[in-house]
Amino acid sequence: PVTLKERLAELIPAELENVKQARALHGKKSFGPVIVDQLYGGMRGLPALIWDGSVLDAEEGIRFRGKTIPECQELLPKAPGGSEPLPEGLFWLLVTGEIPTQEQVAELSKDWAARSAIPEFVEEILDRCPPTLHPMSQFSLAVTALNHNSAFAKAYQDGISKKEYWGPTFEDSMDLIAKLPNIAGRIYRNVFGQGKLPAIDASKDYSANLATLLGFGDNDAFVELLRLYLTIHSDHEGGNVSAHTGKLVGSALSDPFLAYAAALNGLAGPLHGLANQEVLIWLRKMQGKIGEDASDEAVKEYIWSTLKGGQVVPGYGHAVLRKTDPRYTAQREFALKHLPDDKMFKLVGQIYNLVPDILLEAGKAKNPWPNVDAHSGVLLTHYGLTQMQFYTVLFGVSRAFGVAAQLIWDRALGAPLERPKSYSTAAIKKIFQDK
Ligand code: FAM
Repeated sequence: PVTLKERLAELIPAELENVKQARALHGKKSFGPVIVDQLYGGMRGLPALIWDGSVLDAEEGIRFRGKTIPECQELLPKAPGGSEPLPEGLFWLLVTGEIPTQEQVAELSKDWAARSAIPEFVEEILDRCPPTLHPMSQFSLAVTALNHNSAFAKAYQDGISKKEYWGPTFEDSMDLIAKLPNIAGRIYRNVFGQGKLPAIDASKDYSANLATLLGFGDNDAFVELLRLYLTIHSDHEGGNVSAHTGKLVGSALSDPFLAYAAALNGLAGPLHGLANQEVLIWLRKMQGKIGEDASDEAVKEYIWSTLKGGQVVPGYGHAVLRKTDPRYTAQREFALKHLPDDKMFKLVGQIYNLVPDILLEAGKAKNPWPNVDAHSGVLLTHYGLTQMQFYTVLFGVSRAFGVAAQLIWDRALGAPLERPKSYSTAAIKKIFQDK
């Protein structure tokens, strides 16, 4: 079958032409005014980036190349006997906009297994990390160190033509994704002491191998959860902190390893990917304070105490979404199918019934509904992956799919260095004093 790189090479010329025409037609048109608050307010809603892989609608949620999560679950190839989409197929979709065949997905699984080994010096760096160094810091350390064998960095030093940038970027992106299970698995076993890392099995798919490296390979339901997890956390439009950071750093022609390590440091923020850890810490603290089968009244009081303490309710709200995150809904459906009687799942449901009204009453959050992080930790906990400091590493394995796809296309389309304009408040006052 046609390989992903071959298919991509076929698609690039047409997309270059497509962008050229769109810019010829619309390049000089304006979206409308940028207002001063957007410079102080984190650029909310500011039209600033191009990315075809996924688009986020405030009411509907994410679409990967136009497909909703349920449509991806229906259309993307699955493992034999499985019912969740294989993330290999999602990556193919993000890169090409097309649904791959079962064979093309199997080829990707094999290619990633073949590229999965990490350099010995990177293993040693990880083994030297104290278990008190957060797994996300270890993760970005190791990914930065992969720059050592970057095909793009080498090609650039050898004087590659700009038109060819996408080739070594593709190779680095494939190596990056392929090496994340061994990095994540090593961190997990070093920090949480689960013995020697098993070998990657070339006959298994990416999620099955990752599950094995974490010590859960013989649990089919957990492997299915990882397939869903890696698919839904992969991309969320171009402007979220991790995707935007990867894009920005890549625009300086830093290779995919350097760009993704930067993205991981953004994902490690509690308002972004670390929220999945914060949700479990918050739920555990709540249970510690008001018991496991607390009444709605007691839970409401605890939620209010979080807000009154000047803290955010983790797992709720979103910078763009104004409805329940379909990534939350997909996880809820998985839980209803596989773990309907799980106590923590019931608590997540009770929280879902109570938090939005409280956030609305508190009157600040523009989106009172749950996001992807409100649900992910309780699924992992159910299967025994209880170490919540590790949860964002799994988010980071998945988000590499979206960031890598974007880096490949940015280089293929010749995306320039990103350089927005900053202003001083003195300048703002001067510019607008008479307006
Ligand atoms: N709990 C308490 N207050 C919240 C809140 C929440 N869940 N969500 C928003 N607010 C507050 C927010 O802090 C801000 O207060 P101040 O004016 O005092 O600063 C106010 O409501 C307006 O904020 P917003 O415009 O509604 O949200 P933002 O676009 O500024 O921020 C989030 C979006 C996601 C950072 C915010 O909703 C939040 O902090 N949520 C909790 C952390 C979380 O779950 N993050 C994960 C997001 C997820 F999508 C991901 O990236 N993995």
